Amino acid sequence: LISAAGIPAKEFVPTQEDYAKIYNEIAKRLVEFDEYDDGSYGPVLVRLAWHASGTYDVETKTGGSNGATMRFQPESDHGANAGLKAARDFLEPVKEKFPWISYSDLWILSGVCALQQMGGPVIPFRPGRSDRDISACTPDGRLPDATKEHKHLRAIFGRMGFNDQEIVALSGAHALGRCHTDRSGFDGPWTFSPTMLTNDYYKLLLNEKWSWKKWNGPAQYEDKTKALMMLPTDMALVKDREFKKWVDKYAKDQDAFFKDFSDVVVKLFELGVPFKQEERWVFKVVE
Ligand code: ZEM
Repeated sequence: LISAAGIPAKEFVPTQEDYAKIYNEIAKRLVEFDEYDDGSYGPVLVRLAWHASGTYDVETKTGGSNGATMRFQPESDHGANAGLKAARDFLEPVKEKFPWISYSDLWILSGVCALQQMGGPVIPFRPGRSDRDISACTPDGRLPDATKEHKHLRAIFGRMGFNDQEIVALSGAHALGRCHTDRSGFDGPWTFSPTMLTNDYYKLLLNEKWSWKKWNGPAQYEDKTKALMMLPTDMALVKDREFKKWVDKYAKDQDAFFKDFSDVVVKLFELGVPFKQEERWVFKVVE
């Protein structure tokens, strides 16, 4: 960079402290905008970070969180991404305040912040994602389809590089948030505390009696109270014997879930990113 006077301008190299300021800003906004949905933008921020990352393909090394290509059509219009504009818009004022961060790092940092602020485990973060142009958009169909079952889950998550244990650990994120009829077409939350990360998702999968919901919407399950829901892909985790082993483990042991969830989310959020930095940073939860 050359300044107007012809003197080389000092390049701004952000430190951990600079990223912590952004973490804190997102945490502040999560509290401020508590009228959204079940009282928090947290779940939809987690979904944005997951959908940015989950397009990764280990074979071709395309997709993943490096690029933030969901800013562009057609990726923003892919059916799986319906509703994620709410999350991107929530983050826009943060990007305006801290223009030096890439959208790709911002989306992932917001996922980290949301998970920690919603009572989840520590999720170490490192920066290094850069925004790419429309040519880096991934084709439709890389994210999982909730109407399918175990074979589809293994194919989709296998393409990202995940095994059975990791698939089940990642799915625990469905303790958070809800389905919206105007987004996916499905309806309702998975747990009674959709803005707190717990291992309730696994407990409910095992302990409730789930039956098909009678309605005109897409096929989904409901519990006896009709307050909660499961997708066909969620039920696949207890129908498939290999998956169920891990559901049993995480239902019994919240600490084991938190440990494995943190590890697998770090892996998810880093798929396909050409990091220069080895060190991961831990940001303090804002009380
Ligand atoms: Zn989800 N997810 N997901 N997911 N997801 C929804 C909502 C949320 C699947 C899926 O089809 C859906 C993972 C895995 C899988 C979250 C996080 C993560 C919804 C509802 C659907 C249909 C969308 C709507 O209507 O708004 C399928 C098939 C998955 C395969 C296993 C993984 C992995 C996640 C993170 C690690 C979250 C937080 C939500 C709630 C979003 C919100 O707005 O409340």
